[in-house]
Amino acid sequence: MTAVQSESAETSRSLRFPPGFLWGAATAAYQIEGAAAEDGRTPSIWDTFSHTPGRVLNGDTGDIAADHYHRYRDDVALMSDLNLGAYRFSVSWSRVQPTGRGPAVQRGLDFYRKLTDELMERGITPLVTLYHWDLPQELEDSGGWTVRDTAERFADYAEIVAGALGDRVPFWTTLNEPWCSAYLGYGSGVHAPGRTDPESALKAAHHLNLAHGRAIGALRSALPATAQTSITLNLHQIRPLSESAADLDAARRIDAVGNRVFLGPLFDGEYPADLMADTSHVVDWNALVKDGDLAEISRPIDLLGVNYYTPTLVSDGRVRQDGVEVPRNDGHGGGDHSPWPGSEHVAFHLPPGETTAMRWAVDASGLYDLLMRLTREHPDLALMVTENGAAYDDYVSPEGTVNDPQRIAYVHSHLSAVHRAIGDGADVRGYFLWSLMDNFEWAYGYSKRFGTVYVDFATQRRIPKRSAQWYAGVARDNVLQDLPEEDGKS
Ligand code: IFM
Repeated sequence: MTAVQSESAETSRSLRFPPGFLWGAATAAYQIEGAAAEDGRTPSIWDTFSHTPGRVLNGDTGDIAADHYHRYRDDVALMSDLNLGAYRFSVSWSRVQPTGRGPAVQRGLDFYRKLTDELMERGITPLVTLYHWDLPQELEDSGGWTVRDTAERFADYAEIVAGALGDRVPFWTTLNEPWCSAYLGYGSGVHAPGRTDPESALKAAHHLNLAHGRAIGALRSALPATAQTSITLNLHQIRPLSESAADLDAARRIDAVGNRVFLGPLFDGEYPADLMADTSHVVDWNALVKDGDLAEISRPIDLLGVNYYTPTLVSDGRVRQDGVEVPRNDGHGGGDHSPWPGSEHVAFHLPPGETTAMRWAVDASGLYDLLMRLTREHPDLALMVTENGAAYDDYVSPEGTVNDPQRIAYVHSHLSAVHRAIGDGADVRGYFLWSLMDNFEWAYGYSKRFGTVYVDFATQRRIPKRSAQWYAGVARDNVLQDLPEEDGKS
């Protein structure tokens, strides 16, 4: 019996996590830093995109965001008050290497050195993500992720950051959610750079995979042997709407283009045959994947980061008119273009039941199922939940507090799922709440609040929500207690 099982058997009301389990919160550079034009930083694709009218709700941009660039000391103090053992943040590429090429800007690197100093002084373990979607605009102007050269540039950038922070950061993640970079950025166009071409989306997916592999090579030669390397994927826990052959095939296709397009080359050193068959009319895989690419992409990593919010319910969506098949395009993220290259006919459904402010279904069983799938397929793979959380319509009460019982219930149910997966054999090393604080939620601007700390964007005042106090208790005790009656239902 594992330590986890024996503890949970002792008392059904408290779930103890394994010793050393990392309790953290996550953010990303463009979503919180602001200081968009300071200290040599140049525009990323998100600066360009957010300044393009009509791209982001209310015309919001990350110019100021949560002003973390100037307030990082107070923000780290807040993390310490919340008993966080770890903090996951991303580095802004165009802050440290403005054009995406050539020498680094010392002031940019200094910011991250000062941030990590502050974290270490307070005993908070830093986890660095090298790329959370903010490609330097100049690289996009040269083709962005649709060209191989961007993968080379990324490896150089990884080496620069490893040289500056390698003495102090034990956990390194190459990419955050390459699915979003490739398919929302180049397929549906709802994210920067806003392109809408399925072939470009698949090229981007391959070049992101390649960038990851090359960066792992660069990190391995620059970092101490103890450093742990990883990639973070937003894997989709896919469920077919029915057991019909057509719906099962829709689920298989979405698993191929959404999950196995990354897992295959990373862990098996090959792209899945069914993915290549499904998309052979979209991209020429033989021309795209060069000799040696797969060996680079499948370099060993120490951990897989898993981001999970909601399950994905799909069915075959082929619509027939007068006997002719009409492609139906109702993917994810709105817009007229599908983010699922080669599977545009698959229909996506909102699962029944409760939803968050994003209209994402609340279903923690999806996280359990995902962790167990990964454990079944890769029994020795260490996992980290690098993002999980929910947006709700939070507001400040007349007393100046923010009460968010739904977020507490959401996180509680997902932590219970993580605990159950650990008990059933998943090697989950930590959990990072998305997000530490309210921030720029991409195409939704500031309209969606994911933070456990409320940010009043007019004054930049931080107010820990009730969930922050609750999460601080879980992190302090390494134990998840049952929720009181009033919080038990979300
Ligand atoms: O805010 C994003 C984050 O940048 C990446 N993962 C999902 C979060 C919520 O949409």
